[in-house]
Amino acid sequence: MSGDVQLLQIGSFTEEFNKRLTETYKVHRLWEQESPDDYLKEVGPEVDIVVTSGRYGCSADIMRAAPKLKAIVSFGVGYDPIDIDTARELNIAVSNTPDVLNDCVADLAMGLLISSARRIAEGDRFVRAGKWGSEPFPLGAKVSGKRLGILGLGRIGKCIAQRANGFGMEIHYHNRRQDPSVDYGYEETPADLATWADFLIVTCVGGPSTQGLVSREVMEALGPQGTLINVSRGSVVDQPAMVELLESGRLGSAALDVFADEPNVPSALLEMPQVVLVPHIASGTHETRKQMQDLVFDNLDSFIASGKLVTPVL
Ligand code: NAP
Ligand code: 8YV
Repeated sequence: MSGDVQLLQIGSFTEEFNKRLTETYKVHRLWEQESPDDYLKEVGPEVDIVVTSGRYGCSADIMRAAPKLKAIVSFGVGYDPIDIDTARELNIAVSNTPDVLNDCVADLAMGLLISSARRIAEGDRFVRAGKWGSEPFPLGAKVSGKRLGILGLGRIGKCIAQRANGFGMEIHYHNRRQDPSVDYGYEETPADLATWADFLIVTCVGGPSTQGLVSREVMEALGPQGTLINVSRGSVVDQPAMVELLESGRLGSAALDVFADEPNVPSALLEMPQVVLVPHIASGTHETRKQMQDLVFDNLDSFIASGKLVTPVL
């Protein structure tokens, strides 16, 4: 890529990440503009690369406003809010940050599962409220040796399975296709998986292809003793149905890192003791976020030097 490369940054990252970007490249900061549309008209023709994340995405309008745009470099592995069809049509390369976050997302998924089964968050609230000694605390459910269903046995799902093996859990999964590289039991449908499982962890991709994949039927199959853990995307779960089933006891419990309309969480969930809620933090450790950041820079440097991305999705 010749001449001074110009970047369009869609949203703010950490202060340190923003600074590293502006110290390394010429960066246009879209999120700081009063009128992003006017700003895009002004700087769009100069933009070579968009920097974004799985939170901010990149719309077709942004791509079309930047006729020189050659690459979209995204922070995060999930790229569902990037309009991939338009990127493909316009011959724009796209990268994400796979693998470096597998451990932390898997750790959090297991943490959510254990927190829910053993009532850790609930117990914490109980102690802080000064109830210990004056009220009984309810028993939890055993984790070790139970049945874990993984919906989306990909990079992260396989790391979760490794951890669950350490807990002596039996593991089954559902992907669109059976994976010949693993010995875990394959279930033909998400409902079959949920029927079999005590705990269902959702780790498939987000976006239109999996919208509502965890349907009312799937959650009913998981049942009153079952636990739904979601570290994928809120869009994968029929959230209104989930709230209703939790309220009526037809779904036992849930532990959620992701929601349909972040950062908004249905108020009914806030009142439910059998639900664990965290604010989309699965990759949120110093170590992993640094590796994700470095991979963004590796992709930028490589694309600028050679026209090739290190971790392309397109
Ligand atoms: P991956 O390696 O691509 O795995 C995705 C898995 O989903 C694959 O096994 C795929 O198998 C399966 N899948 C795709 N469509 C499906 C469908 N319609 N039905 C059933 N299974 C389907 O991706 P990854 O790196 O593990 O990441 C998975 C997702 O986790 C990301 O896309 C992102 O949304 C989410 N994530 C969330 C956080 C967080 O902070 N909470 C952090 C990182 C990632 P087949 O193709 O065979 O169906
Ligand atoms: C990030 C994620 O927090 O990688 C993903 O898909 O959801 C998380 O790791 C997010 O992408 C950054 O906004």
